[in-house]
Amino acid sequence: MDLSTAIADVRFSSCLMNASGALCVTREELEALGECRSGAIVTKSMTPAFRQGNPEPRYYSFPAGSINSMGLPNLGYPAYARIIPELRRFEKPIIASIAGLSPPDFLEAARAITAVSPDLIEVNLSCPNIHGRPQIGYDVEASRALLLELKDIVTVPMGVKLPPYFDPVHHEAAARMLQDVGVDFLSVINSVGNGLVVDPDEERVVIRPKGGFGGLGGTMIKPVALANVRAFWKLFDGRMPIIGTGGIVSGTDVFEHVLCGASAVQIGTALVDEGVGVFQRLEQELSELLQRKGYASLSDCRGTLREL
Ligand code: RRO
Repeated sequence: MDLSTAIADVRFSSCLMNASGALCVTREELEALGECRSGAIVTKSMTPAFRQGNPEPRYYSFPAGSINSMGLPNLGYPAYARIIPELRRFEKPIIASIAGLSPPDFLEAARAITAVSPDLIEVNLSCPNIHGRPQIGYDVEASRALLLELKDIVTVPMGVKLPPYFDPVHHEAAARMLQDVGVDFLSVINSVGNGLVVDPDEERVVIRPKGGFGGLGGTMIKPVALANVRAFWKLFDGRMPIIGTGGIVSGTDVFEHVLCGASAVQIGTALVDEGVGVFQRLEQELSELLQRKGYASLSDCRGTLREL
């Protein structure tokens, strides 16, 4: 089955890849993503300097999904600028995720990483876990100002990783801004920020940072992710490449993202739970599903979700 796709004219042999943050911080993790069956290597969001991240425990997985407050642990962009050229030997697209605690951080990372030419740059506007730093993606004008500055620096296709929006007014405002800026793709959604998971036996929270508040991922967020993929697919009339992320644990989940309009998908919680073998399993499940339904490729069903 042909599971290949393209985002902003970059070809991917498979539409499945890791979500930024999931098993992609260290050189070893990035190489493992190179060796496995994923269609791309996506880096952890990088900041100017190495960050240890938040105190542990900071990740908790349970049947409905996961909660995390990692706090942007990463090697710092100088390390990724050295590693990215070495990852080219895996002959799959490399997506560099950039972040920062302030706009100048993003610009600095963008300058250094553009110089090593990843295939795409994903600007993370939606980390929910840094105390005192709101998610930029919830401030349309701050996002516009940052993205316009980044557009002057970045010379490879540039997309944004968005937080989930919960009201059509917010989808519309974000879409107008992204259209004005001229971003090349969307990655939706980041974790659902500032959820709280309670352990009733212990009568306490399950992760340490921020009093237990953290970003939700996995099965429980799939409907929110699908709604965001669909909303942006419609607002851009199917002309903006969308990478769908959120709640994918089976080939059927991938198919649902594609029906809503996703050109590719990213796997977070299921990758952390299962390891890089998840890509082969999802590939097989998706291929069997498409075959059973008589589709020859992803483009045959992208965005074709029927309404009543
Ligand atoms: O590192 C994190 O805590 C983190 C980031 Br940068 C992000 O974008 N999304 C998330 O769920 N966790």
